[in-house]
Amino acid sequence: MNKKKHLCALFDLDGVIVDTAKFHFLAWKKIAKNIGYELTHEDNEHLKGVSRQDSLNIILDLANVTIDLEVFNHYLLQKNNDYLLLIQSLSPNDILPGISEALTFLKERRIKIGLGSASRNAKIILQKLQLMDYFEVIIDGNIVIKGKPDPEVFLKGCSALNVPKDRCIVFEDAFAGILAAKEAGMTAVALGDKKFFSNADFCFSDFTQLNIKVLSNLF
Ligand code: B16
Ligand code: MG
Repeated sequence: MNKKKHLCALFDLDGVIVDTAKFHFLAWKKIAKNIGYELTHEDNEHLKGVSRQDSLNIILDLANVTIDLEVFNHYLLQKNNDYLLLIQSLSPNDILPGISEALTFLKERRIKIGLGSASRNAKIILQKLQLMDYFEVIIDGNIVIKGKPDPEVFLKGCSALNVPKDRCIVFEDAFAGILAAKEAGMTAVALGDKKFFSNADFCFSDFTQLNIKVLSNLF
């Protein structure tokens, strides 16, 4: 791990800033049902941090079903329409514990803040959470070509913020996201259960553990 202090923080969105995984799950469950598959919570773990298209491919593999391109695109659209309805009532009350305090701390220290998310709905969600003003750059699913675990999303983030990659820290809740951060040559902080993140530099159960003392050691 880099001993120098970090100059920028790249945040994943779903699972770090807000828990939208439950809404992705409900929307995918409906699509899976259409193709005759009962999507489980365990299956859903494999969809975290994965792009919309890759998620559908994973579900089709699980269901052992092949569909043509037209139907594939129809399901993508239907899933997103259902998802957008489910997230309609998101508000600042849905910001996960500890996030607002951490963003305020970083802003006060003039640490650059960026978003690195696979979601194509990232801007809509940040707007609903009223967090847009904190983010200098937003790298989302509309910008990246290769999804996590490819490091593209985070490399684009640090380059847009004009910070060397070894001075960037990434906050992630998905295994694929931690792989992407390490591949990018950045410090990777996992949010979740330690047993799933042996490849991360640090792991915390959630942002409430990243108090001012911990943040001051990192930035
Ligand atoms: P969308 P993240 C990811 O966001 C989600 O974890 C993943 O479940 C979802 O499929 C992906 O975004 C694409 O989302 O359908 O909104 O474009 O965790 O990288 O912030
Ligand atoms: Mg995530």
